[in-house]
Amino acid sequence: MSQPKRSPANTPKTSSGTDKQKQLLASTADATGNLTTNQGLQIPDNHNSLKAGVRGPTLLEDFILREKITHFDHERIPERAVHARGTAAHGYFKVYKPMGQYTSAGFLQDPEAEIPVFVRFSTVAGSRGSADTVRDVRGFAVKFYTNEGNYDLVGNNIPVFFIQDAIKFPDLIHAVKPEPHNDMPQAASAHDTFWDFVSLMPESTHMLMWAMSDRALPRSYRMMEGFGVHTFRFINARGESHFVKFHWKPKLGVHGLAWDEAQKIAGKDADFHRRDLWEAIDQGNFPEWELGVQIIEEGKEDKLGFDILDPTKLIPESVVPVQLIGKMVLNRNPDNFFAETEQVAFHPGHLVPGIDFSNDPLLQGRLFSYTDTQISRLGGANFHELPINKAVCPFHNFQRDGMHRQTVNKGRVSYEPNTLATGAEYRVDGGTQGFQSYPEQLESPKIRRRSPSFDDHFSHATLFWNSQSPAEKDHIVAAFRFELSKVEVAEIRQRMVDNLAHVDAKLAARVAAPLGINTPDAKAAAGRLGFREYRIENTVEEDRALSMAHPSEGIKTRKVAILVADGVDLLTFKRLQQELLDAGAACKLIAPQLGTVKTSSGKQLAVDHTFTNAPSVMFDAVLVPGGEASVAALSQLGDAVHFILESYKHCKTICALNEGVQLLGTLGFALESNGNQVMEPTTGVLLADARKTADGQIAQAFIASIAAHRHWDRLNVDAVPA
Ligand code: HDE
Repeated sequence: MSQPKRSPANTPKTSSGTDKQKQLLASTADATGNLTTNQGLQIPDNHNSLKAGVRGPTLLEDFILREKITHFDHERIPERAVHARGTAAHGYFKVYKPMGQYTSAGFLQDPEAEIPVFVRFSTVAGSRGSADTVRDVRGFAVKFYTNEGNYDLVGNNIPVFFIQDAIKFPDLIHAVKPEPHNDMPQAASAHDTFWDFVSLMPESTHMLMWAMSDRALPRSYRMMEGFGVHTFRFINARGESHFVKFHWKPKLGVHGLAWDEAQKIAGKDADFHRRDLWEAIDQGNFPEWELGVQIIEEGKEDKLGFDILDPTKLIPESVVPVQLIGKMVLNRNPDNFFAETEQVAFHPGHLVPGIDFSNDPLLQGRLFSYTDTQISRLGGANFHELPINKAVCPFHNFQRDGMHRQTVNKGRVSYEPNTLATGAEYRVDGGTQGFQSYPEQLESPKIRRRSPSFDDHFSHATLFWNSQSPAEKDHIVAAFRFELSKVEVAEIRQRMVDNLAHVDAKLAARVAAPLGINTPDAKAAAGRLGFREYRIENTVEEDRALSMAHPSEGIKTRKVAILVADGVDLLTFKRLQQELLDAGAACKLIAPQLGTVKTSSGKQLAVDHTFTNAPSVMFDAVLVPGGEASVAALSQLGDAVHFILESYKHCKTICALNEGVQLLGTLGFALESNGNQVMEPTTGVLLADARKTADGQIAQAFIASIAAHRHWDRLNVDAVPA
């Protein structure tokens, strides 16, 4: 058995996004041909089992029935212990320029090479059938199928984590999952056990700030950042190491949902994020992210003021800028959810030469967990042979047999060293090629203790808080209040706000106000939990990149609802609709019934949705065209008025033209009779008389307003009963 030798010199550096697709095709089957059993026997009748007479009992002999039912009985596999609910897509990654100065990783050298990737997004706490839009961290796991082996970057959409040491992970997950006695609540952290645990673990405070922010309510997987979280190493061909933090930056910007909206979507369309990704790819709107790295020279990490091995800390981008080094495009939906999305097995220990770990104690524990969990989830040690997990480069070793083994290994030799397998050379270049662990010098006692450099639990939580816009701060306060109001035991609520007093006294006081507890007391928290009141000095007071309050570059794939009924004035919105479409938005006509509506000039317009099947929470913006009869009909329809009120409450852009403005009457807005400009009586509410105002002017204002995403600082939102 001969082994093709791979070294940087002879490793083909170019690979194509279609390589993986070709490999997968070999295992892909179409549902064509006559029905057969799994043994290939043709089945003449798939409707009736074999019986002793047409009204008699079914015969045990019916092996066709037995095979079918038996297979069905075993169709389910255990869901992932965490990140059970997810969705995935294929695509490719391309580096912008050779990264040889920092890393020898082959897939980061050739700007011409398209590296196939498979990316799975997920929520963490909920089970497989739970809703997409719950408040939770999102998983962002990328498998690069490189010519040097699979590289998995298994990250989240939040750059820090709840705990510092892997040994606390089972406790954290037991606390957040549904409570064990009654299995409630599903996919939610708003319950006693979660807050009991985290209020006793001050190291979780920074991550809690993120989890209570809009980061935990993404508008779309396509509008989410990704982070490697831990510090990793890049190793170059000279064996030099640099520390590295990984970032994914979405081209569509980073945006969130309103909490009330997220809860409603969970009921109206539990598959909201899954559908959003699927439809975008299906329609050719391929989502893109840029891969960013923060590189820290070995030896300079101490200057950051905190320990880079501590996964509850982040490196502010204003301190170490993110260099964008490549682009990932997702351009193909999977053919089969189970075979691909469910069976894909990620592992932070799937590495390629040129990338290595740091000693982050959370990462170190993960290195054990991921292979281990696949063995029970995917039923044995051969999960690497599943088509979605298979490397695109050759792989050889003497691991053999086990459940569901696919490979037919030839020959008598399944050990090394040997002399019986002629021509075999199993060591790559005598140990100097292939993957080399970074030879870090270690001289320390074996010890079960946390490093004192991990003792600061609040300074980065304060940095995050200080970096938020006023509206983002309001959302964080509201989220803490909501979650803690669900906590039945008052001492837990108290303990939590006492901890928050270490982040910011005002934040803690605001959270505590409606919770029926005492004023937050930072000293009590420290005394109770016995933590060292130690804070590092933040090198920056705030960091712009930690806030989501930045408009998008455009409105690509944003969804605009156009509310119509018979008598709608097409002239008021025809050109505007075209400009929205030209800007990449999707426009849908919502009417009281499916079929068509008749315009005021007698034309028929095809309706996309009804008010009942497409509520406002499915859209980013609303347009109410003119047309007396249309507006009169909509004003009588509770669902149409509710559509506007709810859009207002969720801070979405609303544009009303001519008579359409009357539909906003309940909100107290009216058109000025002599107005020839677009009026904006409160942020994101645009009123215009299309007879006097140029279409281009209305379109420009509407598009800019949608690109702002949401108008969080809009007036009187809480007064709107939606
Ligand atoms: Fe995971 N994690 N994790 N995790 N994780 C899993 O592996 C685990 C952690 C992350 O789409 C499991 O195959 C431990 C941090 C993602 O298939 C399991 C610890 C981060 C996914 C597991 C962590 C992650 C997982 C469950 C602490 C962000 C979904 C199923 C030591 C950097 C991957 C599986 C997918 C999945 C263990 C902490 C991200 C049980 C022990 C930190 C995105 O092995």
